[in-house]
This record gives sequence, C-alpha cells and structure tokens, in this order.
Amino acid sequence: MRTQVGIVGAGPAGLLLSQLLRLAGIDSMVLERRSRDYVEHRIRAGVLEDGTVKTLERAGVAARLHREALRHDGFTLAMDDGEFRVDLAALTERSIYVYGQTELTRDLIDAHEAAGLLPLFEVEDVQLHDVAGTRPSISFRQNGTEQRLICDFIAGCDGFHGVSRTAIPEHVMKVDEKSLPFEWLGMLADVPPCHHELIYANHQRGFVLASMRSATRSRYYIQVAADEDVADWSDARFWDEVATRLGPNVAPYVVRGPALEKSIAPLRSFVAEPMQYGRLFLAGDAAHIVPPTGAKGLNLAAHDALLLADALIERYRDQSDAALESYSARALTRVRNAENFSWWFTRAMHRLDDEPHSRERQRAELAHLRNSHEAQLALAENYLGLTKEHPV
Ligand code: RFL
Ligand code: PHB
Repeated sequence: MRTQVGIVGAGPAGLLLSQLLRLAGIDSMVLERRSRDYVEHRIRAGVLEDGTVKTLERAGVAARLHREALRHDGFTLAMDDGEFRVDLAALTERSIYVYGQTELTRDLIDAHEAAGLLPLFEVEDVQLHDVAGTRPSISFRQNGTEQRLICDFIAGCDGFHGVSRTAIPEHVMKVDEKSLPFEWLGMLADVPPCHHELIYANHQRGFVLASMRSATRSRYYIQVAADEDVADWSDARFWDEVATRLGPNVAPYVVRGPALEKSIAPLRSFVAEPMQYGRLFLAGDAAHIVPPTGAKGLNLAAHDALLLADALIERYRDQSDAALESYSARALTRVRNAENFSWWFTRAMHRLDDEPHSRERQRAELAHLRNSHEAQLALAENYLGLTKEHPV
C-alpha cells in the first residue's frame, strides 16, 4: 500500500490533519488501534477556543458544531466565600465554545466516511520504519494479515501512549516532564448544569470544576489524591463533595443524577522536543500533555494539525521544505505558552498540601485578578488561546 502521508492515530489531531490534507488534494491514510465505537465514545475534552472552531470550519466539519455548541462569553472563579466572573467577551470580543470531544470526533469520522476514506480501525502492532530516510513506512497487522504502508511522510498522532514518539532516538529528543501529587476525578451525568457558564472553585477541601456538554448534560471534576480509586466514589459521595466545594451559593442548583461515566485524569505536563525527526512529525498528545485546568490539550492538538497540514500543503505545492522544517519550533511556541498557563491556573486553583502558605498566596492572587483589568486580560487571552505568537 502507498499513500502520501501515513497518519498514526484517529484522535482529533490525526483526523483533523487527514481532513485538511484531503481538502487540499493530498492523500493520507489513518491507522487506529481502537474500534470506531471506542474512539467515538471516549469522554474527554469539552472546551474549544474560537481559533479551533475556525480550523474546524476550514475543515468543513463545523455545521453541527454551529447548531449545537454552547457559546460562553465568560466563566466564574471562586475561592472561599468570594467569586467573580471573567468576562471574556468584554475583555477580548472573543468567546469559547462548549462542544464535546466525542461530538467533534464523530463529525470528523462522518466526514471521512462521506468521502469514502474511513480510517483503518483496530489495526495491531503498528511500527514505524526508516523515518530518517526518504521512503518511510508503517507496518501493522489487520485482521491477522501483515501490511505495510509506504509513505512520503508520517504523522505521529497517536497520543501520549502511542508508538510514534519512540521512533525518535533518545539522544535527539529532550523530554520535560512534571506531575502533581493529585488528580482529577471526572463525572458525566444527564442533568442540567448548575450554572450557565463554567465555575472553577478553589475550596479548602480541594478544587472543583462545574462544566457541561449541553443544556442537559453536566461534567464535573474534583481534585482527589493521586492514589484514589474510582470505585471508592459512589455517585452520592461524588455529588456531596461537589456541592460542598461549590459552596452554599451554588449547591442548591446542583442537580444530581446517575453517573454516565467516572474516570481519573492525572495532572501532569510532558513536552517532547523536537516534534520532528526526519520525515516523522508528531502532533497533539503524542508530543505534549498539559494539565487539564487550562482546557488546552485538544486545542493544541488542533493547532498542531493545522500547522502540519499547511506545511505539508506547501511542500507538495511549492516543493519547499521551509514550513516543515520550522513546524516543530512554531508548534512548540504555543505549547510552551499553554504549558505555562495551565500550570499557573492549576497552582492558583488547587489545594497544594506540600506548599506552606499556598492558600494565602492564592487568596492574594485571586484578589489581584478580581481587581485588575490587565490581569484579567492576560488570563482571558491565554484561556481563549494566544493569537499573536511567533518564535523568537
Ligand atoms: P488522542 O485523542 O489521545 O488520540 C490518539 C489516538 O491514537 C490512537 N493510538 C494508536 N493508534 C494506532 N497504533 C497505536 N500504537 C496507537 N496508540 C494510540 C489512540 O487510540 C487514539 O485514538 O490524541 P490527540 O489526537 O493528540 O488529541 C488530544 C486530546 O485528546 C487531548 O489533548 C484532550 O482530550 C485533553 N483534554 C482537554 N483538552 C482541551 O483542549 N479542552 C478540554 O476541555 C480538555 N479536557 C482533556 C480534558 C483531557 C482529559 N483527560 C482524560 C486526560 C479533560 C480530561 C479529563
Ligand atoms: C471539560 O468540560 O472537560 C473541561 C472544561 C474546562 C477545563 C477542563 C475540562 O478547564
């Protein structure tokens, strides 16, 4: 088998890349280890930057998003008895969009299906070969048969646990990894949200985030210890904790219901640099993870896919490698800013048991944010996604 761009992974990065390439007349093939059903139902992100929405529009997959996504012009930050709203739209004339990663993934897979180019699902034992040469290839097994896909380029979009990153020799790659001694326990339930926008609250028992997927589906997260077991969290215990941490002003609006899903997400960052080796280009979680507090992971994956698609389009159109060669540096500028922001937001809003006086610092920081237009503007710009970045 032959294709121009072999793509490993049918997450948002891989699917968006192949969709953008197809619209530009470039062939690609997406190889995915899981089933279509699994990929379409994996519960993850929910907040899209407006820049991500523009990329999805360009990819021709934003019609349902425009009908169903919730536009949010702000969000609330709370600590102890105080709370205030960050008015994103007034500060920047931009908004975020609430639309589940599950929906986005379905839209992208449907677009592939409509074009008769579904990813190859449930492939096994994916391995990358000759990525430093001019004829890289991917071997894999499908329905028990060994296959090989010869490519011009390979895009490693196979997430944090994928194989693509391991094709880059260790001496070439710098890895920067940090983690925190706590995690998020997330729950999805078919109940109306407690508020029309997101609430991030720093309670003395720990962080809570009230989020949503739609007017009838809520998503809540609470900070828990790193060794916590989901099985120890009955629905009743989870709801009680959410209500306590959101405090007496919001608790009466928390509508309880059975959990559709409960899962633990670690709080860590991981950045692999460079994101290119020979003809292999990494995109999305395959190259970088940021703590979920800033809601950046999916947005970074979409930004990588856009940069990489444009660089490949330039390569095929003009025979110029310039954009491909600068891809890693350009992508990483945004990644590093998002990493910084996500860590700052995490440290401002979580219970930090191993940092003496952290609550006093957090109280002062949130008071400053509440009272400073400039500080809110910086927060809003980061939350919405930077628009004016260039590698120095
Ligand atoms: P994905 O989505 O992990 O997709 C990778 C795909 O590769 C497949 N794969 C392989 N295929 C073939 N061979 C192999 N050897 C393979 N190994 C893996 C996998 O099955 C999968 O289909 O990576 P991608 O495309 O880079 O997308 C990244 C995003 O999924 C991720 O960054 C976000 O979900 C992070 N995230 C959030 N991001 C946001 O922008 N906004 C949010 O509100 C937000 N909330 C979150 C989040 C992540 C969370 N978790 C679970 C860590 C909330 C949570 C709780
Ligand atoms: C989510 O709804 O999954 C979500 C929302 C905002 C965040 C992180 C996750 O900052």
